[in-house]
Amino acid sequence: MARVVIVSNRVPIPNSRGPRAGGLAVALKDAVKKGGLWFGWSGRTTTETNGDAQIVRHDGVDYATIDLSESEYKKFYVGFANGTLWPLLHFRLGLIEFRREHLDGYRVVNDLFAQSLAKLLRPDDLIWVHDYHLIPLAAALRKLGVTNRIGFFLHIPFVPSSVFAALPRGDELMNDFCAYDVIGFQTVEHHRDFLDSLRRILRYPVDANGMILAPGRHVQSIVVPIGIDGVEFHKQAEQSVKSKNSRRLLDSLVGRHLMIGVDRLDYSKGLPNRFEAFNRLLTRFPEHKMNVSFLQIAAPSREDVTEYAALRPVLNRMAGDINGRHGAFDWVPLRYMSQGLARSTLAGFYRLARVGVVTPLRDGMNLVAHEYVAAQDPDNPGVLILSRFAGAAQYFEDALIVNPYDPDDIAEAMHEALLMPLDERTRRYQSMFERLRELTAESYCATFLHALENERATPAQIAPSEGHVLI
Ligand code: ADQ
Repeated sequence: MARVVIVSNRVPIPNSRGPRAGGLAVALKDAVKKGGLWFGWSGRTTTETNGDAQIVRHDGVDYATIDLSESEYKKFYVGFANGTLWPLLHFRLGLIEFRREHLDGYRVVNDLFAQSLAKLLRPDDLIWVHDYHLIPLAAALRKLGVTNRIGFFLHIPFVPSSVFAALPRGDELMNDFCAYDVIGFQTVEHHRDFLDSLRRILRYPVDANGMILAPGRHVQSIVVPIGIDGVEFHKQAEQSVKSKNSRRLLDSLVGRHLMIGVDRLDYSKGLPNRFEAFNRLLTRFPEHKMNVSFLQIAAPSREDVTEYAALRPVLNRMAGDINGRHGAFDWVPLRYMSQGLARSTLAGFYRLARVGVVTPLRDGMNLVAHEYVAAQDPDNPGVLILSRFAGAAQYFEDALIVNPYDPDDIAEAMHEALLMPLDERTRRYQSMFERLRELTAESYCATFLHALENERATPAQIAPSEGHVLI
């Protein structure tokens, strides 16, 4: 097989203690085998950037990174990627802060990535680009004469065409998508919404297999859900639950149930509504008072973006209010930490939790849902509460599905989960664990790379241009 080149905004360079265990690194470990290349931003800003990549080799994989200037970082990362595209593609039009100079900066950085990456490419490399930061990268590479097969995977949702229409110069971005050979989405819904926008804006036909017939190029669009290695994570949880941290957590519960939430501190994750739901659980169902603790672990994220910084004081205040109102001298109902924890520690904590609470307002997939299911003890499994607007809800039908905009709905699901008998918990868990076995990181990589390697010879019948898309 050809060399695989992964491109993502950040690169998980292994440190001296071994590989980093971030979500993307874990999911893509099967794609970047020995001999592969992973390219992206170093995470550093400098006063002068020359676009030359720094390369370090680890376990036969080359990790190549470039620095950005402070101004490039602000326009590309803070401004357009996280100030415009992220809120747009999470249905939050009111939070968009579009500026033309940010879009220009986004394009400048994609051009810089292309120039630097092009120098490292071999003719038969398969290039796999990740996420909304880098939509124009294939078009920028094509301008430099790169003819390799290039794929793109969108980790976050896509929106209906009436929402996408709010993006100024959205037609340019749609054209950028068409410079790829394969584009992948987490769910059928995101895929359908993308094709709908594409047909409305560019008017290209799409065949019954999702092939976009752009002038001079056929672009295969597919649904390929990301996953984790559930069996491996299950083993990690079995070990980790015996660790010192897990034992300390268990001891601190003094026999009470644990509910857990694990998220980046991001407005798309629905944390204020989740806190309010816990408040309502304790108010409406007081039998749970003194009998449950809710642990929310929220890792700080994108703090240079105004909306992210604004979320922190809101949650601090809510946590104080809830504990002040419901707490007792020997019981803190809500334990709130604004810091991340190691993946191995999380594995044990998930296993100790009777309820996993995953209630984003929108999410491409949400791998915390996968991790929570994977970590459970088959003899005494916990219950997953899952937002209907997480991509994961398309795959885990046996979670307790809630509307994250309705704190009472979440509170009722918490009540149901805390009272659920063992046989029902087991039935739901077994069905979700079966799903987890199918949705692996390995199958995600293999399916995407198979599509990228194998060009489809001829288009199928053209799908109807309005209404439902056949995929
Ligand atoms: P994210 O929004 O970052 O990713 P998500 O899938 O929820 O999110 O989590 C990714 C990883 O981060 C998980 O492995 C999780 O354990 C870890 N993580 C989250 N909070 C943490 C914390 N407080 N401490 C330690 N680790 C934490 C984007 C999309 C998602 C999509 C992923 C992968 O927004 O919808 O599932 O990409 O495609």
